[in-house]
Amino acid sequence: MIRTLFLALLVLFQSDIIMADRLVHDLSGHWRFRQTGSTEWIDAIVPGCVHTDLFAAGMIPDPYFACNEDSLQWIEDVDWEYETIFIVTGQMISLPHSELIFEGLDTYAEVILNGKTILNTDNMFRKWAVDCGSHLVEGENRLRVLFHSPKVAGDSLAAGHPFVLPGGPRVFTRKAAYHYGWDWGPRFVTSGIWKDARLEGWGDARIAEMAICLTDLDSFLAIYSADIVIESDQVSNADISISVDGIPVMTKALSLKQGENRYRIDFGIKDPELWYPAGEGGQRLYHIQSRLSIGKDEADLADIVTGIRTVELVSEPDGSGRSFYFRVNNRPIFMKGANYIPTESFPVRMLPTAGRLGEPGVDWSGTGVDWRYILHSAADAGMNMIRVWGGGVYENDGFYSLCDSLGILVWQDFMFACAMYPGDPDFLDNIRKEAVYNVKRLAGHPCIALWCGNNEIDEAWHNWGWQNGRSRGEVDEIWSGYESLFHSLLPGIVEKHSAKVPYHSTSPLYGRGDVRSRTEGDSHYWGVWHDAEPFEMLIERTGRFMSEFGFQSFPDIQTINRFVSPNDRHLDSAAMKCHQKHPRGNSLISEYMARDFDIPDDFEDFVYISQLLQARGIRMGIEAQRRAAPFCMGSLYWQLNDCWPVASWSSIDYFGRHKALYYYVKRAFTPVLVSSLINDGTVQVFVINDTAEDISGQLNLELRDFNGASLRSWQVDVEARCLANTVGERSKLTPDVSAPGKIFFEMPAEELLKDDVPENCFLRCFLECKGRPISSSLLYFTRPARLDLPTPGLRIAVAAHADGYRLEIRTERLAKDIFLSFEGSRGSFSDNFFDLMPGEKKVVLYKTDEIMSDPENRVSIRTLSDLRRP
Ligand code: BMA
Repeated sequence: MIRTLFLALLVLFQSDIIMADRLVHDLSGHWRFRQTGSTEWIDAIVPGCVHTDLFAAGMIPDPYFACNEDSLQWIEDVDWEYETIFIVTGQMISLPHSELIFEGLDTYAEVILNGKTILNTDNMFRKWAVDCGSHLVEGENRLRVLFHSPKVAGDSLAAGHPFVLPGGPRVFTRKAAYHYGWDWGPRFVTSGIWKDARLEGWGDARIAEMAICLTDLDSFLAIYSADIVIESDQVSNADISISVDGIPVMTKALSLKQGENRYRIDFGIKDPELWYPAGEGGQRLYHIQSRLSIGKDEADLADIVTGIRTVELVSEPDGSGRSFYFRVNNRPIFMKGANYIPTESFPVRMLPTAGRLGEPGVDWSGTGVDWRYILHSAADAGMNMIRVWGGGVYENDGFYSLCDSLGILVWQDFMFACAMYPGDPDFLDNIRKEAVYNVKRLAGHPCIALWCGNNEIDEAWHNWGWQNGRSRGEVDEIWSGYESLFHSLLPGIVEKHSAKVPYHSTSPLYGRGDVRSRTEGDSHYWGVWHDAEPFEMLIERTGRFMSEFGFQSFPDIQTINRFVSPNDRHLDSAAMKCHQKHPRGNSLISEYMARDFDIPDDFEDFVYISQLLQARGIRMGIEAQRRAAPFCMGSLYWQLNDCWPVASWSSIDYFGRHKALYYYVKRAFTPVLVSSLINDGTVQVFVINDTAEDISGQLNLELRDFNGASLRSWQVDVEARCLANTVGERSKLTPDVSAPGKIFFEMPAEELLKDDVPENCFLRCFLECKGRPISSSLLYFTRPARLDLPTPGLRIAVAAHADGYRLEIRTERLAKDIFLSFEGSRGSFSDNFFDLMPGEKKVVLYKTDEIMSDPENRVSIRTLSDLRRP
């Protein structure tokens, strides 16, 4: 009975799709699985993994709840077996070729078709395709995939190695490094068919590969080379034609030989419209299609969607070190963004197909948001670049397509992080295949701005004591493996297959112990956080391109409530500690908090203040880096998102709730930024202009007290040069921010305040151009703990609105750090964690699918002054 149902489901979910002369049979959907040796089969979903399938079957508790992670470690030690039975039609059998294709197998898999082993795999980052025609039968076919424990395999490879490599046994396994645990992530070393699987049949000829490369570009013509591989069974005449947006641009007659035929075919796009990163112009995309015809028959099609742009990483000596900036379509661009990690601990849920998990009966408490939400959030915050960090995964095609459409450039790391890797020929060959596959797969995406060899390996090797206690021979061997991989193999592959995208061997170029990190290359600045340095150090240590800097906070209380029981809502509970992966995380947060805020006793207040603290520190860094342009040309904070609910450096929590940092970042990334600070007792106000044109306007400054009285005001005319016009203008660049054209107001704080007290006033600065407000900032004269905040006198009105709710908030006196939330609801606010000035009103939109009967009762509003009330 169970077997009949199983087959019925298979037939339902698996049917053949005919494309040109190809027949595709989807093998994703319902499978079954068991621990090797067990007799009990359990339902499984492909794409998927062992942990999510065990959870769906009710066999393990929610891996993200409390400390459940600890009791689930056994899963990585044992082997697992997946099986499906699928029906092959006579039509499929009659085709000359059939291949089993796995877009991703995690990781040590043995694929057995009708009792015959046809494939063994050892790399989750590769696509696997195997010819299977001779093993297929018409009717029922049994496909089994055995997964050997990645832990056992890694340990045994490590045991066979003459010495221990930094990073431990995981370095031998080509699997996402964060699966082994990170300082923001749990350890779930899972196994599974993590991407789509299919059977594909094809006729006498097919386009096996197509890649395109922009070779020349001027305003009249973009010239491309298409590298096309055609496999043919016969010697025959054929035609290949290429169309752009459906319009044929080239047709070529071919004489196919038997076997593989490689062609390089040039074609042009007239009057090319360029693709630009967000904020610089539009994201025009072109659909390129090649069509193979034999006689009158269409034999095969291949498609690529691409955008036309040039991208360079400019690294030139410039009198104060070496520049490090991106030039897109010949225009220097300041990169604003963040570091991206996978949106899930379990790789399957990163895929668009992950929705299948949400089937009836599967109550997954960890229903996080996927990468689409994260990328849209990034775009809404004004980001033009994200760094896909090297301890995660190469993301799926849809991820990069969305970056293409949103104008978000991608700094793409190869998947190597914080470890030294083996350098033997077999390992390097595996990497070569992984890199060729992924570089070619992403080559058409205009969003790809950089391939970077690894995360923090060069820095670690030279500064983290990894060479200590090793013999000369060992040191040389490890470093020579590093050089083969990151200085030779990977740059060669990028050069050959990536359409002129630059390569950078490691991030950061120099560790922060090396003075060159301040004047050359990209920098990770972790003195703030790891060494407990004051946030102000982010102002002092502005390098040429800040590719990492960050500070932790707790996720929203509603997110915390999903992973702890009510009694565990305090910092010292075991459950909370299991969701803080940095050994000194909580004490560092408290240490920093004590410097700027009163440490609240109440847990919810502590969570709220932790977010304000993080936002305050990171904004200081971002604004300083923008002020230091063009010496500094990039600001990518650590980290954009989370892979599970946890205390971390993220700006968006696992459930998609935007932390205070997210809104502060959005303000700090605005194209024209008014940035104000007190530097050594002097109030300074800057205008930074990242738009395409110089702007002129008026800067209005007003000193007010917290009750609303206007104390003094100033007006200054502003001519703010656009950044692109200032790059390369001076031969010697320094992080010195007093360069003309940036700083528009300076006055000693004492003179500005006169008799008014710093605890009671703020300076509001806003820039007007042609009578229109463009950007503004608020400056306080002392740390938040010392502010003499009044009871604000807030009123809030909530009304239904197109995509959710409209909130109108008014205040009588200053309302500092307003935090809005809807109890038990998932959605996002157009703005949050903002200050509302005395007597002002603000409208905020809350986007949600939920219809609330009593929205007024579910909205809550918290401000910094609430903490002081008895
Ligand atoms: C950076 C990252 C991660 C880490 C983070 C916080 O260096 O590359 O390895 O999670 O620091 O410690």
